Amino acid sequence: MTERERSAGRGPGRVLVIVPTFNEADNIQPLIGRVRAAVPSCDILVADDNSPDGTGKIADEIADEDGQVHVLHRAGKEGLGAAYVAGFRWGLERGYDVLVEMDGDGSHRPEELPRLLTALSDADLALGSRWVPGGRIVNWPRRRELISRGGSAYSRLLLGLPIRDVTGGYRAFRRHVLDSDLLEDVESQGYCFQVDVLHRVVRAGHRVVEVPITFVEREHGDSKMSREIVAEALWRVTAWGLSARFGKRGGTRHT
Ligand SMILES: Nc1nc2c(ncn2[C@@H]2O[C@H](COP(=O)(O)OP(=O)(O)O)[C@@H](O)[C@H]2O)c(=O)[nH]1
Ligand SMILES: [Mg+2]
Repeated sequence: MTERERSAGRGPGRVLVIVPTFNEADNIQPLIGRVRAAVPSCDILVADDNSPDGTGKIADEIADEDGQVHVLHRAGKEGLGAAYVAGFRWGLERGYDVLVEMDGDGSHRPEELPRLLTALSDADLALGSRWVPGGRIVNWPRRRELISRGGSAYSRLLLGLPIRDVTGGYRAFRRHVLDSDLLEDVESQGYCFQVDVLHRVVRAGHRVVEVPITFVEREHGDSKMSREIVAEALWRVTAWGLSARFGKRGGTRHT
């Protein structure tokens, strides 16, 4: 019997929502409030990279008042991937059953979290998806939409992933997916991290379901997306695709 079959029909268990932040001072408080209202039983971990705008301090103040909110202070900006790996480890050590990835700018609507958690009753990973029927984007510049759609299509083709939204970062994982060597040698820093993790999850044979979401562009603060982040994703995905095709690594692992 698989882990998924064992837990089918049961509730999701203890849920930890991990929110990586870098300069989200105007966003973090309302976001935490919305998460707590949407799924009152879940805990929240803010993984802050020492944001100069004081996001970490605001999160600390909320955590002082609310025992279900925690803050992981990191020394400096090391990218989304490193913040998530640290956040996952924190949650696994404390025995959470489900670990959720959610952006700190409100783009991933906490009100949709119950649907993601429900989808886990028949999946190991529930992936919030913009590019399946019912998925939507609101206020996203055309340029960003093209990069995202293009990046998803390229990764899907090159890596053979049966997923429409490969770069999406609104995800709920059952702990057994991450509680293995899956995270061991993840080096991807930027949003390529999302493609990297998904690729590993699919290769490990876990069941992934896409749940349509409405992605709403941030109203406050700035995007951290950069040319370097797109470039990293492009070269890593190309390298993985080629090495899988020509068998250099036997197609089973990548760095
Ligand atoms: N801890 C941490 N969080 C980050 C870093 N880069 C981005 N984030 C967070 O990751 C989430 C998504 O980033 P965002 O800039 O909104 O990306 P976009 O939605 O693709 O434009 C936000 O909560 C950011 O604050 C980083 O280097 N470290
Ligand atoms: Mg954003």
